Amino acid sequence: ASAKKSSYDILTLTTWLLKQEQAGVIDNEMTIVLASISTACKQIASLVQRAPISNLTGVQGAVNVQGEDQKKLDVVSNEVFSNCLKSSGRTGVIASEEEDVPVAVEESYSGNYVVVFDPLDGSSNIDAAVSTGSIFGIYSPNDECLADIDDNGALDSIEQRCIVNVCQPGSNLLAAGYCMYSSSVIFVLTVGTGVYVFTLDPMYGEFVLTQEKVQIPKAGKIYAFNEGNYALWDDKLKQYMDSLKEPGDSGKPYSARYIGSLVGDFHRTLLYGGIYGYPRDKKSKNGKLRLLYECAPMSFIVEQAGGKGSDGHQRILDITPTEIHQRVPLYIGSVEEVDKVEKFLA
Ligand code: AHM
Ligand code: MG
Repeated sequence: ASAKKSSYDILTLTTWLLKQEQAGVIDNEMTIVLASISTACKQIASLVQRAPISNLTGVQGAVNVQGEDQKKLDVVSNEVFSNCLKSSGRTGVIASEEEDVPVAVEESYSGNYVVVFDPLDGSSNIDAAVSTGSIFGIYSPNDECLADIDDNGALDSIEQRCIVNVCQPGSNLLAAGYCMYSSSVIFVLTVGTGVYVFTLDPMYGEFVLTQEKVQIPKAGKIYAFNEGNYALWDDKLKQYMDSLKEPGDSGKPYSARYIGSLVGDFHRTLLYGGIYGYPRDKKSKNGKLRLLYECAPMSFIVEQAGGKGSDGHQRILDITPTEIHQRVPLYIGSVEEVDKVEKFLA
């Protein structure tokens, strides 16, 4: 549903957050964490827009822990995100795609929430000014793990404590969202009560509510896969892909759309329906995308919109990560489309 009634009736993200707090949906600490994330996203939006002017395109010259070339903007965005979260004073542990291990926030600044994020996803698109995005998820500290530490002292280093705190299944997520840097800057958020879409108004510099309680269509004839990997897929998946190209009774096969930017491909799927997939293949046994800060937050959002996120066999939100940068195959989107690929893979 469109959230706008008249051009003078705007609801900013800040006001929306305060309303959620008043209604007891989120606590004061969560409000502050989400507000600082939205500030980080505004800063990144402006860095991304000005990148070719301020010499921020191209590679940094370093490789991250996952063996990927870091772009200059990957590094800068990670700093922006981390700094905003640390200075919020409400996060205890943060884990990022661009850091080897989760970071404990210095005690004087620290709070409770555990935040996982990919500061700039799809950064291979940056130098061509194509859509990118930031993805995040917020957890409570994992009490069970903390209790273990106290009782038997087995997990005493800060690093280990951070890892157990971060490695929670997506079903524990309290909030998740993404910001898409595209023709508009779009901030999508769920705190477990549906999906809300805010658009950055460049005139005010504020995110303004533009869609509420978004529901993904039950089915949709658009697929987004990197089909360049087709020869590396297993036969069941090839059969599924071939089936999408059959014109069928309607005489019209599925349409292919692929940006190569999860946030952009996901956002289109959320609004138009269809499916996004990043399968496992002969070279990448677990696909490419990371469970913790890519697949789990997106799956929480899609479920909140009435859709489905699967690894092809089981619900993404039921998987407990054992490693921070663990990869998992992802099929996400309209319920009927994800059901269909699961049937082929069974
Ligand atoms: P990144 O985190 O290094 O940017 O990689 C994640 C991105 C996703 O946004 C996108 O869906 C996928 O990688 C595209 O991968 P490919 O180029 O193999 O199609
Ligand atoms: Mg990423």
